[in-house]
Amino acid sequence: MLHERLSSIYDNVLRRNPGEIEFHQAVREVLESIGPVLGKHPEYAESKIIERICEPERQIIFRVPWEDDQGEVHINRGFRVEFNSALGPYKGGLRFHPSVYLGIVKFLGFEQIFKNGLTGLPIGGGKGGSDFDPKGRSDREVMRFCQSFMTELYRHIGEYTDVPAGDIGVGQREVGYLFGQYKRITNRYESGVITGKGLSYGGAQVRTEATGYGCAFFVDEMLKARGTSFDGRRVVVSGSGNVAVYAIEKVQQLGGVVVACSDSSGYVLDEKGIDLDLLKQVKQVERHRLGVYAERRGEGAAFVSGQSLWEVPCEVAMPSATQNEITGRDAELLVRNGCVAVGEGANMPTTPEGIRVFQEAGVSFGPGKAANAGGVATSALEMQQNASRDSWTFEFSEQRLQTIMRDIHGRCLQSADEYGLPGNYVAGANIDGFKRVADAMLSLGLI
Ligand code: NDP
Ligand code: 2IT
Repeated sequence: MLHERLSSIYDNVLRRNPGEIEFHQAVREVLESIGPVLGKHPEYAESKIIERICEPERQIIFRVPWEDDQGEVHINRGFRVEFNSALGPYKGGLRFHPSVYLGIVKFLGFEQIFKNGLTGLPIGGGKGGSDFDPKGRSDREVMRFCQSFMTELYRHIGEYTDVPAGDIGVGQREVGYLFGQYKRITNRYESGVITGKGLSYGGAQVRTEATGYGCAFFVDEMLKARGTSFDGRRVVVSGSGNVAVYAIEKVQQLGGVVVACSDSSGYVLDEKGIDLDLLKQVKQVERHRLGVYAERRGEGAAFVSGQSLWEVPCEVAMPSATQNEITGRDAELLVRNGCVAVGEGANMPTTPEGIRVFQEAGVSFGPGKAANAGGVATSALEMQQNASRDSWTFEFSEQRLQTIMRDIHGRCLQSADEYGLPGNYVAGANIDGFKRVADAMLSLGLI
């Protein structure tokens, strides 16, 4: 239920952003959490902080022409939404996926504002991407696309302005091509302009692993708060991309048994536990579909398509593929099968109905803004290393990440407690992230 004033703000968001359903969903979830904050802090409403936060500071949409290996010309659309720079330069990834349109970029950029606030690090919120589909494209085609994309984007970004990174469809390969083109156009080795770089050209240890590892650390904290741990628990992770693979790796190190993961073609059930070396070989090195994993793994592993991954019984679920992948029905099934904790590796993977089901059943539910913040937090550490021309060891960087995730977990619980909603990580994350941004905006005047 929305507070009366918030309800009129929400109606305005619907009217001003027609058809952008994912953006509407992300705004509504935050507005549902911050009602109690407005009671304690009338200055936020007086200064129209919420109305200002819901309107991006700047939205850039551009044409991206490129040529495939056969010489055919393609036209894609590029986006960068610079949402909020109260806490620092706009910071957030780039997504290359055919489903990308303005509403997806705005939902992700909006989430990013609060997530980045919650990390306690000096980064604002932004997001970008394109409807380009990298699947089945050669390295050279991906390079030509990235070069064309950066040929427009470069004029809008910079280490003090806006710092992109990866997201779906954008990994180290793409970041390399993007940084290469930025460097070439500007004639500046400005390492801090993009994060997720390779280690040979200014990248940071643990950035590749950070989102998945961070999510596992966050779930570990939630399990500890319930008086238990990962040890021996059955875990299901959706996706098999960057976030999923490293979530699986850390869960295994913490003693959990990951019995299933997925991609857009289906899921693999592997009762002995996912063979991570094989998964990395199939998905990261060879860029195959997940069915190939099951074929090579042999006995005991099965590939299933056309059914929901969430039918696999587990005690911990870590949705790490895409938005709205756990419906209310999926959540009911998970609860019935004994799931006690959910950590969102992806952004907004659980529908509002799904969240309600989990919370009513007493499942520890860690929303993406908190649980997957390790990725962007480690990006901020990469920026820090670039600014001081330093590079830290893997062990030190991982330790920093673990401390950051522990702090975020603690802050969520503390804010939830403060507003009378003990154990509600969704409210805690939204309230803490919102207050940090709102306070900075108040101090900065009418921006
Ligand atoms: P990747 O591109 O590396 O992997 C994405 C995975 O999700 C793939 O297995 C992909 O399957 C699957 N997937 C993507 N879209 C769909 C879809 N529409 N339906 C079913 N499966 C899908 O991306 P990441 O691992 O980087 O990102 C995963 C999620 O984590 C996203 O929500 C992203 O926003 C979020 N995130 C990422 C961070 C990062 O640092 N990379 C940081 C914080 C959040 P297939 O290959 O078949 O398409
Ligand atoms: O959703 C996210 O937080 C990311 N894709 C990572 C953003 C970043 O700037 O590292």
